[in-house]
Amino acid sequence: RLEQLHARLAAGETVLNGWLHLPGGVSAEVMGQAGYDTLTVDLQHGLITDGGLVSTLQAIAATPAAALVRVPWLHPPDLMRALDAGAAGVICPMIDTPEQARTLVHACRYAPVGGRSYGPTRARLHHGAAYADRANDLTLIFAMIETAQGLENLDQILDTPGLSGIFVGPIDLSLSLTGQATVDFQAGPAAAAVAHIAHETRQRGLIAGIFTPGGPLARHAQTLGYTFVTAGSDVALLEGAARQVLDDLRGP
Ligand code: 3PY
Ligand code: MG
Repeated sequence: RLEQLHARLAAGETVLNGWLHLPGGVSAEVMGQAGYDTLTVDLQHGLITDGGLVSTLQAIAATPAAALVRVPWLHPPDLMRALDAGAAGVICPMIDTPEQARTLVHACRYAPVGGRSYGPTRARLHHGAAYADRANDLTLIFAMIETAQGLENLDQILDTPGLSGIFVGPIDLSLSLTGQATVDFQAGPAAAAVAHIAHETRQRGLIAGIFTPGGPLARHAQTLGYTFVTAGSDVALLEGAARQVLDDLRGP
């Protein structure tokens, strides 16, 4: 799965990612069997705790989807633990400076290019005994651009050797640019920023990723050049479907 995912993204194919906030593993299985290419365990805003990470990754492994982890913050031990637990890649929030981007990459690549400590306990079980030999080439590392400062430093962040791509957090980006936390990046200052980030990222041959709830925003992201496209989270999908059923029966 590691090779396959890397190859698809390197070839510029669209990868549809599902976002996981619910603990317990069953919703991860539901999302994986529904057909998402990848699933991201959100340890920042999700309800899955550190102790629940491995079992959620095991649940994902029972489906065709590949697993990524959004760590809570730029904290090297969390990055290394997510990768040792078998994540194919990591998404790191709030990367605002090139120094932070370098710290991120350093934590996720083995020497001589980085400083990841050796101990791929479950990664070896899941990806095979040769995992560590291939990890530096195949591990996906996404820096989240989601603040005005990150946007301002985009060029230098993109210059970080070893970075796989950018992952846009449109909600925090809007909050930072306008004071309004909205996921809609089709209008306003966030629209120009989101288009600019895709253009610059692809210009360097890196992967452009973004969070969306699916639907028109996911399609719009693809037209802007995003190829790693989150399209829905377990909580939002459940809530949306529940509201639809009730509105249908009771009237909105
Ligand atoms: C954001 O939009 O800020 C995100 O972090 C998406 O998960
Ligand atoms: Mg965010």
